[in-house]
Amino acid sequence: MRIERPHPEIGALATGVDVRALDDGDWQTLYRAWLDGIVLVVRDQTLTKAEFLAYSRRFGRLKPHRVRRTRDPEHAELTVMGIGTRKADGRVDASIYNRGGHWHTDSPWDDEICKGTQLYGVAIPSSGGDTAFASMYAAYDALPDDLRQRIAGLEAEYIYGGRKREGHDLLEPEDRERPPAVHPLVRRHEETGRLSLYANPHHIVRIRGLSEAESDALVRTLTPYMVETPVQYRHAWRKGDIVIWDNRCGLHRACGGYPIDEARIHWRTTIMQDGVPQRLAA
Ligand SMILES: O=C(O)CCC(=O)C(=O)O
Ligand SMILES: [Fe+2]
Repeated sequence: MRIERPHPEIGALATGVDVRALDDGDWQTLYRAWLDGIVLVVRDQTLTKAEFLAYSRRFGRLKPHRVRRTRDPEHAELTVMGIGTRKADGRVDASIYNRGGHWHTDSPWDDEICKGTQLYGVAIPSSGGDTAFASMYAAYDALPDDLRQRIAGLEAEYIYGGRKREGHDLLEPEDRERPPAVHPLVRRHEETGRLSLYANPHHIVRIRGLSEAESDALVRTLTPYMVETPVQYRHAWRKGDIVIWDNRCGLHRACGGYPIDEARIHWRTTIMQDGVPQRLAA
């Protein structure tokens, strides 16, 4: 197995390994590369759904995604992304074609912490369709002291699609009116112990204790630190890639721009944070 780091602070690319037959040493190396790189790519895999689920479970407990209609009918924990980019009348279905097209973390609208998300590239278009990732450790580190002091201890509320409820048509009616989930704006990573900015411009409703206008202004102030950080990795997909990202310390965005009539299909798993936080030794 070889691991390359395209940037010292984000991204790790593993080759020469079959995730169906990992020994303990390679597993530890991959897991550590994921924590260090925020995003881990494993190239050249050939997996069944059951094998992808088994590999995903090594990272933690899987949770079926709140969007029910894109769950695999036989495996609720597996979401199939990218089916149905055109509606029956031939028009583009933006909620499928552009799914994940805003900078965001996954599942901040869930009370539970979403540790990671893993995608497996099943069908990849001939151009476009990249996924971009940004380090929220770097975003936090770049904040001026006064801004850091201002956000210390603040918490924000999140619902699916934020105040505009974007993408709500993907949800079943009974899932549309759930109460917001609350998470701190600055979070300490359960495993690395590092602080990161967690403000999620897409799904945020408001910062608690501030008026709507003050909250919006603070999110506007924080957003450039998150989305303009130079600590980014942009993944150009190949069929057979597995990409896992850490939602505790990174944002991501589907870049779109691929030919609408070419398939872009991924299998997806959502991995949750469980148990007593366990710090890795430095
Ligand atoms: O399709 C992509 O590139 C990313 C989609 C996304 O945001 C997700 O699966 O959480
Ligand atoms: Fe996402």
